[in-house]
Amino acid sequence: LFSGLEPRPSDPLLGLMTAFRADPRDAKLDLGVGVYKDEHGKTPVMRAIKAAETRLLADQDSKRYLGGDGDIRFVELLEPIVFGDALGDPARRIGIQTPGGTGALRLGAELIARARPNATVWTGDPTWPNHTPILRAAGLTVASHPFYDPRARTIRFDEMMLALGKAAPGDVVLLHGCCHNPTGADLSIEQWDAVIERIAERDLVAFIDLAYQGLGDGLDADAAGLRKAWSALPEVLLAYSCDKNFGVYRERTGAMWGRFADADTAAIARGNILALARTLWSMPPDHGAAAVRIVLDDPELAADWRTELSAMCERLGGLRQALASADPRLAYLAEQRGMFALLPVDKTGVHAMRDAHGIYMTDGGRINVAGLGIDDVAPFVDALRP
Ligand code: PLP
Ligand code: TYF
Repeated sequence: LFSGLEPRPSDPLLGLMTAFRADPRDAKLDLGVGVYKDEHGKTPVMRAIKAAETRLLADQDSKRYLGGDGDIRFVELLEPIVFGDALGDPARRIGIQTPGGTGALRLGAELIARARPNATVWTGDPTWPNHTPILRAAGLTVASHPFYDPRARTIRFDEMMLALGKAAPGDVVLLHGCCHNPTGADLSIEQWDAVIERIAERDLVAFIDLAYQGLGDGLDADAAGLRKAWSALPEVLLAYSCDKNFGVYRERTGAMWGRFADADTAAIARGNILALARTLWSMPPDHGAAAVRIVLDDPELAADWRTELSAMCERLGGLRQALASADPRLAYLAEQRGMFALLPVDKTGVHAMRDAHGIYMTDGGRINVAGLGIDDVAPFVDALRP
């Protein structure tokens, strides 16, 4: 049976992690996989999460099943953070805990495929490399629209709008909520308005992937586009990840929300969502969501989480400023947000930096800005010069 399997390429990012670990040099820099790192290159458990985990260990008296929704209180406590004033009619909204943002993306994709098997999902070029395989795994057709011009270092907004103008009614548009992966280029609020208008007039559905809330311009600003879409459009799906902004990556913590045209549709969608989740993972893993719930349910822990997240956000902003001032060719980094940036190096340049300086980034020239310490900026920029 299994001799019929075809070889599949491994995830280049995970390969990069392994290569970095195997590199014996002391002076090496891992700018590969997207995990936040502090000034010392560490990814510590956030203070509030650590405190919550301590409580959880002491107080948890059962590990009985919670049910397909997962931790309902976790979802409820996230809602004001994610949606702010745009939360809207609860009868038209479904929220469910998922295994990470990835689980939410897959669940949303499966729901779309159930509702409209021949829907096309439009993704930007470029986008997170896992988007297309996740959508295709649900049986959906994926098309791409222009998004970013790596030479001009700007969003190809007019071309994007033109492409969306050709999408068929019922097609889906996958948008990054903030901190675009891999480019760092986010839509301005005016551009969000125009995209939302286009989605409405073409009768499309917005599917928003918000995986870095709080790591761009702050919790509210990073959700501004999502909130506009949520208020303005009859139907929106949101795939949300807590893995970066709560630093719980391996705990696979996330949620999916849907907003539906009316309460009846929402109720039927809810049954479908739970049925799909049952076939995908039955019930989501508890630990990460329980820790996030404890943090958000406690005003002191919640405040401390916000403080620590702000500091992470400021560190990223500071690194972007430092890179931008160190080299005019990197000035654009100050205008972009989040952990990721595409640098003006080709594959040969990327490999040369790896060989000569132990600097690891993806072949496409994407760096995780958080992999740098502030003192790494000058030598990094020197190494980048051809
Ligand atoms: N969406 C984007 C754009 C991402 O970069 C990531 C990163 O991992 C995810 C979704 C998935 O997040 P999670 O690790 O919670 O599955
Ligand atoms: O793009 C990144 O680096 C993050 C982390 O298969 C990641 O989104 C990378 C690869 C992967 C899952 C998550």
